[in-house]
Amino acid sequence: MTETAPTVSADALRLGVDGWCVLDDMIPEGQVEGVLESVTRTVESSEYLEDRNFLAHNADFVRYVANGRMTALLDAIWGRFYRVAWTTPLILEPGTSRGPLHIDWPFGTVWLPRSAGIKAPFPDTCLALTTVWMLSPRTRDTVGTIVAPGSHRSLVDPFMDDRIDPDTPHATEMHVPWKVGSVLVFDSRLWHTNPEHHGTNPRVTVKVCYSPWWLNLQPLDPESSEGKRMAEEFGRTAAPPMPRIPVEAYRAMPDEVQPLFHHWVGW
Ligand SMILES: O=C(O)CCC(=O)C(=O)O
Repeated sequence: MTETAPTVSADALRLGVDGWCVLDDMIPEGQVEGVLESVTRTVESSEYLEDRNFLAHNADFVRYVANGRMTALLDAIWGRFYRVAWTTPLILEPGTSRGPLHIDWPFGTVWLPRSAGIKAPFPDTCLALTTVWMLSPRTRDTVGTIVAPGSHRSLVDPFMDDRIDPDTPHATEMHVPWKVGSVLVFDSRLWHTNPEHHGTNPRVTVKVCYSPWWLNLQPLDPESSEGKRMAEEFGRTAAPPMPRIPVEAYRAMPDEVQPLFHHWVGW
C-alpha cells in the first residue's frame, strides 16, 4: 500500500464484503433504558399516531445519530457530505411472524411502500445505508434482524426474481447478534427481514437511513411532485413517507445532529 492509499476501516470493509456490520455501544449502557422508554411513550402517543412524525414528537433518540463512529463510517464511504434520508421507529409486538426477505429504499419493488422504482440489475454502489438501533433489553426471545450476507452484490430484488422465494429462508441467512445499544448498519440492497418475535414485551428498534448528499430524497415527501407521481404510478406512496421536521424540533437537536436534518426542515 502506498502512503496515499485510502485507509478503509474494518467496518467499511465488512459493509463492502458482507453488506452489513454492527457498531456496538452507540447508546451508552446507562442511557439506553431512558431512550427505550421515551421512544415507547412517543410511539403510543396520540400526537404520533395522528401524524407519524417521529422527529416532531421525540427529541431523545435523535441525539445519538451523529455518534462519531457512525459519522466516521459514513465519511469513509461517501466523504463528508451525507445526511439522514428517513427515520422511523419499528416495534415488533409479541406474536409477530418473520417477514419476507426484502431490500430497502431507494431500491425495492412496488410490493413494499419503499420503492423508488430503480430497475434491476441495480448499480453496484451503495446509495443508502439502513441502520437498526437496538433499544429493547436482550432476552432469550429478543433476536436480531435476519440478513443474507453478501446479497447486496446480487443487484436484484428478492421480490422480482424468479429464482428467489422471499418467504423461504435463504440458505446462508443469519440473525445479526442482538445487543442493546448497538446498531446494525447495512447496505439498503441487502436482503433482510424482521425475525419472528415471541417475547412478552414489544421489541423496539428505530431505523435510520443515511444517504450521500447527491441522492434525491424528494420522493420521500408525500407532498413533493416526485412523491405524488410515484404514488400515482405504483398505486401507493412510493417511499416511507417522511413528514417535514418542524423548525422547533430541528432547533432542539444538538449542533452536530442538525446538519444531518437541515434539508428536511419545514421552514
Ligand atoms: O426488525 C428488524 O430487526 C429490522 C427489520 C427491517 O429492517 C425491515 O423489515 O425492513
